[in-house]
Amino acid sequence: MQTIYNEAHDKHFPKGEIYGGELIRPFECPERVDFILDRMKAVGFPVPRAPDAFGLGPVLEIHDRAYLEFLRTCYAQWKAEGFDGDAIATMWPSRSTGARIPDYVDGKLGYYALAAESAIAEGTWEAATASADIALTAQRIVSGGAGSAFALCRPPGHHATKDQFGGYCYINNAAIAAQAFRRDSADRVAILDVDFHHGNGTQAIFYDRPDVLFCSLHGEPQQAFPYFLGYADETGTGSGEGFNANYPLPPGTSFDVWGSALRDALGRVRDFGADALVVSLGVDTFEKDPICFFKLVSDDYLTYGAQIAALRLPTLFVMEGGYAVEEVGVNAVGVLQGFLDAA
Ligand code: Q9C
Ligand code: ZN
Repeated sequence: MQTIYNEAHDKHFPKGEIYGGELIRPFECPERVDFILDRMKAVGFPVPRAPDAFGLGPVLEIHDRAYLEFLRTCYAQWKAEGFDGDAIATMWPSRSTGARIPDYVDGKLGYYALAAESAIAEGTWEAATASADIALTAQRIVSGGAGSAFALCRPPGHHATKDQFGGYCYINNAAIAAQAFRRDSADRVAILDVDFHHGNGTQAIFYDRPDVLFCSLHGEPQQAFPYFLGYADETGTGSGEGFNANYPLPPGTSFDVWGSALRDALGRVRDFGADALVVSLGVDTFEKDPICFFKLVSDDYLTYGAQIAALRLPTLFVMEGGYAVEEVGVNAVGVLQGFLDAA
């Protein structure tokens, strides 16, 4: 399986994440990628290839132009105002306010942020656009007949909506790739989101569309980020009704329960008649993940990789979360190995 990757992700490393009332070193850190690369090397995967540059065209099929312009220019504006740190939102439009877009950068940040833990740092735009190029390059390889590919994206993408960043995500790589499959000839595309967190951004982007099925297994929103979306009764709207499936699962969920939810989701993908599959691959479902509450063990990743392969679909894996850094490689590559062994 070909992996697409380059070093541009290193440019994105905010100095801090707001967590528990403190500014700590972000869980979503550059070494995550190193552990994945090391593991791929150790088990004999092909040497990763650098992405091609697609420009903003395919990104604009998913994201608002004004939002992208904000992401591109925010850090420079923030510095121009004399702020010393990275750009972090501290104020939002809320149920009791309006939601007009402010001119001042601090206000704009609040408008375009969906959470405060994710800063915009000096290299965020460069890394986020490179991450989208990685997804698009891998998508083109799958679309060209390769059967599967791995987009080693960082920063991740599934929390990003058409015009909001947060949850470590800025540009929705999986959504952009799914849309590229549609453009390339797939009539129906399924997105299977196995990250611990609900893929609120991806869900919102395709919520009214019958041509892209979104299925997500995640920590139940009463207990887990992103809190305000991911309930089982969110099933799509308009002509998209019936094409969104959420599997919220409680604290302590291990593979027996998680695996039966997966079987159900895979059944939906099959019934849908997908021509291509995008897997939002987060491995923060792991028992030792520091910010999540599922209890998967490393062997489970091999097992479910094989279950995904049984769909026999052209499959693009897009890296999302996973914060038990030393085991992120074993677990993420485990899914790919399980998939390949069964393919
Ligand atoms: N107390 C991804 O996995 N912080 N994003 C949660 C929990 C945000 C995760 C705080 C987690 C975002 C791509
Ligand atoms: Zn996650």
